[in-house]
Amino acid sequence: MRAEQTSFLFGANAPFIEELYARYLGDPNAVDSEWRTFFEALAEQQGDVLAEVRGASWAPNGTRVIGAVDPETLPSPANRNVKGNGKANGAAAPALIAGQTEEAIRAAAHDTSRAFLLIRSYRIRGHLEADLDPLGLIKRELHRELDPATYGFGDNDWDRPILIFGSLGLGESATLRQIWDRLRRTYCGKIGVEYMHISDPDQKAWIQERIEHIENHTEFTVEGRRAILERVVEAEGLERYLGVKFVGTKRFGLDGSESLIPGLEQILKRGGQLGIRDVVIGMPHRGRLNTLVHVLHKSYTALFSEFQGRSSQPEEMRGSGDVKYHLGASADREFDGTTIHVSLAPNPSHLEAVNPVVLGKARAKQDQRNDTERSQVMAILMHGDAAFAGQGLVAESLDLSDLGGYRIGGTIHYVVNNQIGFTTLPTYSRSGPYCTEVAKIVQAPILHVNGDDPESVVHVSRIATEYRQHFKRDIVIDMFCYRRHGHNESDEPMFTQPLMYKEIGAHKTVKEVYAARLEAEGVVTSADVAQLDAALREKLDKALEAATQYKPNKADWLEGRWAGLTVAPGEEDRKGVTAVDLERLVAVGHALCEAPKGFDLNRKIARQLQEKRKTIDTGENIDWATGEALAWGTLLAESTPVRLSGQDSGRGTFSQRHSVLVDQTNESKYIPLNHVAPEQARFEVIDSPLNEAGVLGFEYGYSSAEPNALVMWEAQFGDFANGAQVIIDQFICSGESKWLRMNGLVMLLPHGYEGQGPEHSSARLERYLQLSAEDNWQVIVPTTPANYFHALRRQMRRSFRKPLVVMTPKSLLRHKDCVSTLADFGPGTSFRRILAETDKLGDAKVRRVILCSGKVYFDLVAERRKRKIEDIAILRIEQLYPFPFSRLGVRLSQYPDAEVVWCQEEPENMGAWHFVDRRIERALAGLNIKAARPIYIGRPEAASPATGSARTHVKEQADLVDRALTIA
Ligand SMILES: Cc1ncc(C[n+]2csc(CCOP(=O)(O)OP(=O)(O)O)c2C)c(N)n1
Repeated sequence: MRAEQTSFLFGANAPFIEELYARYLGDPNAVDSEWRTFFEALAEQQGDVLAEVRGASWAPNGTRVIGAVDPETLPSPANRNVKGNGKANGAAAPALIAGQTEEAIRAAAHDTSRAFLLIRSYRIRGHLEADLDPLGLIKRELHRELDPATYGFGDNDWDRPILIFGSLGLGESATLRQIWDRLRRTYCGKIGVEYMHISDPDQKAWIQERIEHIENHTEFTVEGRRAILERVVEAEGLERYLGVKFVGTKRFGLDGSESLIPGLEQILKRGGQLGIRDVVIGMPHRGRLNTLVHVLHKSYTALFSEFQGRSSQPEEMRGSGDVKYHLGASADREFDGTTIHVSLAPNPSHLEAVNPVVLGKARAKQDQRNDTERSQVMAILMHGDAAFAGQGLVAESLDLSDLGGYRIGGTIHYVVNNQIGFTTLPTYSRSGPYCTEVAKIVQAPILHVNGDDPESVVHVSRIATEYRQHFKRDIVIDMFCYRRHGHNESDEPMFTQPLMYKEIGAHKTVKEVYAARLEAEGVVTSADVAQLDAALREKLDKALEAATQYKPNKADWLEGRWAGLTVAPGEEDRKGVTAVDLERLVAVGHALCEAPKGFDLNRKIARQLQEKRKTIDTGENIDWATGEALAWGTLLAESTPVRLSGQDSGRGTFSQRHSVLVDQTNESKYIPLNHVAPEQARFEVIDSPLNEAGVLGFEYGYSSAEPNALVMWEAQFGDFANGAQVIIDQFICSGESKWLRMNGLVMLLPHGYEGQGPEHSSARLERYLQLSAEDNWQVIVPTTPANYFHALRRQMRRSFRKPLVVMTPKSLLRHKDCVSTLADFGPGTSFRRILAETDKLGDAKVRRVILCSGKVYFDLVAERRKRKIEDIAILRIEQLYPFPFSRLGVRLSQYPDAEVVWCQEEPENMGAWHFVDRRIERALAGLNIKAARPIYIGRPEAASPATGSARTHVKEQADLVDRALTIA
């Protein structure tokens, strides 16, 4: 279809429009404002009309043709160069204007432009008038932009046909009444849709197409409606039953938001039809028990047993456990013959903190399935309205959604919007009109829906699933509902929201509303509903009876990908096998120094690679970055994937790593670690966005689903991990104890006092040590590249997983003494928790033993050598937790007449001092030597970790070194 033949603009009957149009294209101000509006409106509609005419890009063959408009002729900046070439003739114009006078065509054009403005306004703002709030507390007034009168339509205009070129699926023309009806039903019913903020025309057109033709409504079959009712009956019935049988027990029930359950079921069912095989769910407290039972099919009996106070874990299991509304679960669900594995991540009370963890888990599962299209594994995140609007982690997690290293092909966000957070109403908890505004940072469509209408909820859940599968992007369901009780069931909401709760008290339940509707429409009888209630009640009674005898099954923590791993053995037996043959070390080392032929290497980098190669060949002076790369490279060569993410991690904050080489001519990239051996595993290094909690949570999640990959997060400077404290406290250090979930994540935290001011000096070692207990993780401060190498390899080369916190160096990255030999990585070597004295001292003469960790060691040794001191030994404690009591004892017993000093560069209230103090004392207690307690030497207590003055720093550092090396 050619432009000249078909466009009404260039049609035979209206040469003056052609001329006007040409004039408009040349200069929009050269035509009347009315015509200008007309042409502009057409331009705005172009996307829609194009989609209508061609069929949207996602439609099969794109064949649907409506109206006689050729999109190529429609005005747009791109085709303005058609100026003046409108010689078209011959094709029929739309019937409405065919053969009309100029005046009539002008009037029609005027109608069209006004109608388009009205339609567009509904697409943008129709949701503001949607009937979303079951309680009717939100005032809905006709928005000016949604009022036809605003566009000059009057009482007499309702039944005149208007040319709309198939917009809204109404055909070439429609009356204002038809347009209005369709707009109101599509955009202002029980569903409000926000999508016009999306800049991608295909995504926008897809939503429009998906909702407008069907007035955003699914005609469910009788069977479908009964199934929805059953889900609602179960959801409500369980909450009621728990309320009666366990009066006042916290359950954070769904009462008022029961439609969540059929909504989730629809996502799984439709997802299964569209290829989903694995779903990872993260959700807060609200409705969790209901979800566990009705979506993850945990038995009523198991749930009741927990309500009766028994543990969810078998008695023999260790750990501190967690409250029942934080527990995770997993199950295989079957829908239409398709099995979907569903897992609900355990989560702490800190709202929204589980989001990035779930995303990371989903990514790991996609990698395991080689699901590069990301169409088999999907994440669902549920949120409360107050938390979604308030928590920064929501934005951090959303920001990950379309980044290469973190993309999971879209998450379905489901907000259980009960219009209150604890006792706080939305007017006090957010500045925007909706709690979902934050999702617009990733241009996610937002489907607001009235939770009192389960069919609309199921309908939007279906659309959300289809959209996610089609575009692999995030989408939000915002289900407006209410909370029948207080924040929890023993809270009194009348104290703070008496009016709202009067309304809720008088409001029929979701089930009552829906059952009444189905009864009125003849789908079910009241007897049917009573029977559903009775059958459920019988099931619940039986389960309650059985609960007293219920014994949890064996714990599932070492199954699936975790099979073969074991509970951690005793302290002494944890080295693993980390040494590597020299031949392999050399091969990997050489690969690290290679770039492909023709690759335009930066000159400085080329020189550095030559130097590196020399250290491999001579086996001497291997620096930190090379030690690290050798650890990764050898793991990769042994088929263990390695993943590192952090800010600027590819190059390394201190320009030390250069794991990604960049061609200086074309910026193409080359990653030597992906070329270390023929059948190697994949090395992934990701420059992360500038957030900590989101990225660290993601890597924790990844690592919790994939025990067989070395997963690391790196802080730019160690202090920045502060921003991720919730992930550290509530997942990394306590996950195994609370939820029996092991994790092998590594945290790399640059630390060391080098005069860079208060923040960049300290990674807050003391915080990690304070969190250390019950063998929950490892905290190390390695001072040699080889020890770092073994610590990294140890993570993967033993039979259990524990998180590893590493204080990593800054100045030591280039320190001439912070080097290892190739032999230190080779046969017979392993991680050393304590590094003994390296210089030759006469043991008997030693009068003081300095114990220390980290960078200060190099300052001490250098000064001791300078002063030629021979009666002071220096030992490094490389692993602070688990504390190497017996090994330390062995080392200290070599110095029977010495006093023992703990020397640190951190202030006394920071660093390791408070942690090691009593532990060193304990190690000394069993020895037959003079020292009984360590003496502290370091900076005095301080509020801020370090001085801002470089000169003061140097003075302080020299002073503490001097004191450590001076025996009174
Ligand atoms: C980060 C965080 N801050 C505070 C709390 C305490 N708290 C628990 S639930 C809740 C209200 C949450 O409201 P909303 O997100 O709307 O969910 P709802 O409880 O209404 O389902 C608060 C403040 C918390 N759990 N996490």
